[in-house]
Amino acid sequence: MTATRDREVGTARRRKEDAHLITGQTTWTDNIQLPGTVHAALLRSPMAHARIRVDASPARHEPGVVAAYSGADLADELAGLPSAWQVTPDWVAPEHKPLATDEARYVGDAIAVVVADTRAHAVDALDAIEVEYEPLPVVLDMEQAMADGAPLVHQDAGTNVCFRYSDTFGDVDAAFADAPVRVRRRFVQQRLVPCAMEPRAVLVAPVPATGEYTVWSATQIPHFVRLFLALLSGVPESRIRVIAPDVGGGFGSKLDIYAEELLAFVLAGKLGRPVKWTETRSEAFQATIHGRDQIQDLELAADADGRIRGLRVDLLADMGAYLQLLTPAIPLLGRAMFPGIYKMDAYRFGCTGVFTDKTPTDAYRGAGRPEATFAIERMLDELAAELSVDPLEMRRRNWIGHDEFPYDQIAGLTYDSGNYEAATARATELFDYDGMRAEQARRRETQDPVQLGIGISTYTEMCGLAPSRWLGDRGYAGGGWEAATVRILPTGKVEAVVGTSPHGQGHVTTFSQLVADTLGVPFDDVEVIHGDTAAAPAGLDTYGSRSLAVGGVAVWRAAQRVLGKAKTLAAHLLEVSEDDLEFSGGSFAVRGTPGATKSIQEVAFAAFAAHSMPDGFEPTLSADFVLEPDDFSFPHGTHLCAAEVDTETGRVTIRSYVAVDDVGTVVNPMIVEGQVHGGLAQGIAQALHEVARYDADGNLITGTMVDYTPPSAVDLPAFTLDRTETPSTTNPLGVKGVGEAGTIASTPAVVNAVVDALRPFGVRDVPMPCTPEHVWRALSEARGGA
Ligand code: MCN
Repeated sequence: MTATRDREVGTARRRKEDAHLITGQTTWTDNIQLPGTVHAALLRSPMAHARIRVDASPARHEPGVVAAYSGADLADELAGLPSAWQVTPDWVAPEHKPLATDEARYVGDAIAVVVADTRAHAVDALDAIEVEYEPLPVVLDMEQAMADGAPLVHQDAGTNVCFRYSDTFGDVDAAFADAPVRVRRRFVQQRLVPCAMEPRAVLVAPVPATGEYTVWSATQIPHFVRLFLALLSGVPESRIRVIAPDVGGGFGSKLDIYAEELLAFVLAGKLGRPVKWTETRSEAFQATIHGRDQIQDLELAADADGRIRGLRVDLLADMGAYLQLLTPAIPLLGRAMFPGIYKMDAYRFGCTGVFTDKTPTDAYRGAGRPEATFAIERMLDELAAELSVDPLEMRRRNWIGHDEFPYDQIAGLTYDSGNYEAATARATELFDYDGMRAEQARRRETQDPVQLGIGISTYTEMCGLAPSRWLGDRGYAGGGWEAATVRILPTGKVEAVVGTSPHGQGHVTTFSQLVADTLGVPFDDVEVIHGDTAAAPAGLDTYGSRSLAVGGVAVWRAAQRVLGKAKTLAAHLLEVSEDDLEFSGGSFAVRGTPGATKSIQEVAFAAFAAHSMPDGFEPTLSADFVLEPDDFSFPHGTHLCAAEVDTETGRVTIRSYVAVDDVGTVVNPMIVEGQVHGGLAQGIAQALHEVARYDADGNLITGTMVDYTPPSAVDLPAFTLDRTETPSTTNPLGVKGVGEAGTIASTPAVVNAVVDALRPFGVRDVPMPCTPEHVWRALSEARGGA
């Protein structure tokens, strides 16, 4: 039995989701079995760039094969995949067909499809497809791709440049002109592979007689999948139902409309049978989007005491071979975040998007903001080193004071609220900052082969994507609102229908908590319905840490409306004015009249029976709310990392990691902690472990879990977490997002620690991931060796 609680919000409720997840009762898309299903397998290019001639017909004679097509066979039936964010008026957006027709442009580019009675038959029959590959020159490096005479990824485009974007705030030249201190650095954000636990999968069941389709997809965005399938196929939206059943993680990689989704849809219509496709892990490495891949050139100008005057940022961002749904927008989402939590007089941002013969990039946890935060937090450390000032002190000299909020920062955003002093004070206390520095000094003095580095990251990020107008002004085709419906059923149980689509974040639990508090009903009486366009027709899905700050607020607003309706009916039933009623513990009571009460469940039944209602009252207790967010919210925090770096082997060991995050009001502390843990694991993975590497021919040579080396639990330290709570002022719940915060904050904290350990040796940077080899090379170079 669950104890009665005063307030659900703030309570560390165990997740309602977990029982079925940990007892094998999940519904992954691949588990769904429908009679008559046929299975698709894709032939993918083994060459990074080649002219292709594909004859799929021999595969049609293989055992169990129902159909086999080349890209050319389906050219008229398959539309190009969408790219929804036009970042500049003159961007280059080459056509991106689900199956390449005459040229393959990266290893993994799909060139033919086989449909068979079993998956094994489909895969076997791929061998029968005849392909002539005529190799074309390959370009993998962004700077080489921009050079004159470089091979072109898309011949017709005449260039490998997708877009050039720039923005200037304040007088940058003046800020740099006579600045006593200037620090320039180049950082490389390596290419990453998202590695969700569940690979992608899609199952499409058509009803030929009615022209209806049901689509199950391991996606973060069922509503967008429905919209784009409708737009690309011409089938009316109303005939398409998209269900995101249990989805085993996405981290941004399932925020896309993929070739296989459109293919399965078109083939299901063509064959009149359910078509299923499930990705192998190798395909997930090659054909699901990659993340990051930027070269960042930065320059800071500062006064002699380290006060920042200006910042210049120039990015090269690798698009890969094609644009996916949001590809060119991802580096630009960092545009306003490079200034971080710091005050400055001027800022210039430039970014060039470049095509290469590699897997397309797109959103990966944090999407643009981890890159920006990394850069500014590394720069603050470099500035501190230049002036021999403690890096924490350097941050204090430059950050926005707690009494300066709301703060209009240099890149045009208004930071809602924050208290960097408080979060930092708590973090330094938990970390024993002074003690760590003392130990570091001892190790330096005794020339200990294992040096101690201290890394700081005082971050903020924009989340709660996003005000629709802001998106529209920047070339995005869609909006940023979110929808919810709350209804109390005749039995008094509550359904909250939401437009967000969780894939591991625990929305069923946290949204139940919000509704339970608002309506005074038990937590277990609330059901949250999501991820099915038939049950929740309106929604813009889950990404950008928006689900609570936008979707949760919509749920709360809808519940408020239901409460308002219930109050009207309760007053009618109790024959008093609404002003005479007070509501607590799920009951309306007439002030000053003991015993004159109606529980919200009684009112719900009365609203259902509708025997006695005030004039104009609509039967049942149900309400919708579509919330347009006022603005972003800006979580922040201070992360401190102590790293031991073995100067003989290059091995890095995280000894201590403290994260104090401020995500405003917290609905569920345990879920928030889990989100931070997962985020830290991914941020640390970038700092120390992961990189997608290609050979000179464009083969992904880290194409398995063994080669890519994502960290497991044993590779990660125990984290010390705490929070400060500065409510957001942009939503009535005071909440800020947490889904990406840990990832955004942690990468620079770890790399700053590694560089800090090695500074006495003259090391100024260690390229990510800071593997023993990279550390060893950085040390050797600094010592003047090879
Ligand atoms: N929450 C809370 N109090 C707060 C903030 C959040 O209780 N002040 C709760 C929310 O109610 C929700 C969870 O924390 O249950 C995350 O909320 P939010 O920050 O709104 O983020 P979203 O739900 O929109 O999730 C998206 C975010 C992103 S962008 C990525 S990437 C990511 C992430 O979530 N991918 C994930 N976390 C993930 N977690 C899992 N398990 N799997 C992924 O793929």
